[in-house]
Amino acid sequence: MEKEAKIYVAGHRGLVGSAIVRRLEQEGYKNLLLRSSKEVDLTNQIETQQLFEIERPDYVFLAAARVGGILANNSYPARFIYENLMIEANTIHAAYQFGVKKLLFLGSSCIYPKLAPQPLKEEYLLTGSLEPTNEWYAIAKIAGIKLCQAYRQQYGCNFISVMPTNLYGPNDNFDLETSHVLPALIRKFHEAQVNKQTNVTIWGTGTPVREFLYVEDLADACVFLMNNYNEESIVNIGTGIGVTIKELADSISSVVGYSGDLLFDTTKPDGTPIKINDVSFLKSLGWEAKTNLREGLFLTYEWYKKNY
Ligand code: GFB
Repeated sequence: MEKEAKIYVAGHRGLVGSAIVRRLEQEGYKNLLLRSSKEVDLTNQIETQQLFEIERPDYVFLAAARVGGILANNSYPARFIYENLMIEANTIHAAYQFGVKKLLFLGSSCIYPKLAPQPLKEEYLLTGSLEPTNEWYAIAKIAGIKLCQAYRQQYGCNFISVMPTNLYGPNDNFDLETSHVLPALIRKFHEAQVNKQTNVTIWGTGTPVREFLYVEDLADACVFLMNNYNEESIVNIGTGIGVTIKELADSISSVVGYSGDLLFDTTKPDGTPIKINDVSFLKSLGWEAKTNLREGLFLTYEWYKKNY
């Protein structure tokens, strides 16, 4: 990307979008186009087209999405599939209509089959049934991948798709009902510590395995791929390292300095038993994650204490 290029970061206030903005500014990109969902509703085709017609961005990071943890996905299926489909279709079509040079679409590792072999390779996409708790979001994200590939095939658009693993870091969503596990546990252990609670409740059995990538590393990978990758295939982004939810809880408890007990609420779903990205393709392109989980937890907890 040229330093003076106009770069639209869709979803710039979210966990991913705000990290991409920070990374772009660090690398000297000054001409950033930033619009909140109140200013431009990307589920509305007319508003989306007007934004692209007036602003004519050169590059687009499509980080705007309706996102949430396992309970939110399972509770609001219509919202998750509709809003994500509309955001993708409107933004990707407008990017084609108004001559965007390159668009990077953010997917998710939940697009892979529930019981696919681990670690998850890009070619496992659509080889088996999805995890029921987030199939709505997954179908929408798979549609986004196919939109990028179809516009490349028919119109020659340079639209690429990346599949991050579970993300965490500054500016995450810490709402206990709608958030992902890592921010939820940071808040739960912090509040248990402050309120001198004797135990903390973890959803599910604690046995599922997840991989966690610090969002500053994700942003670095997205800028790297926008500058170096121009192919049709999707690209996994992650650390390639999995931990059980119980191990994660123990790590967060120790970072927070909490010494109470863990309770497991098995009325809540476990979701996919194991979800670890195979990151060998991205490594072959020349990128690897730098922040280990312990370091990322410490940085995120410091941010949480300063901002909540
Ligand atoms: O992070 P999470 O909500 O989403 O849940 P997924 C991961 C695991 O943590 C599940 C357990 O087994 C949860 O039961 N867990 C334990 C908790 N305690 C908690 C808690 O307090 N809050 C939450 N949220 N979980 C998401 C998809 O799946 O992965 C999204 O639903 C997205 O669509 C995201 O793709 C990357 O990792 O299971």
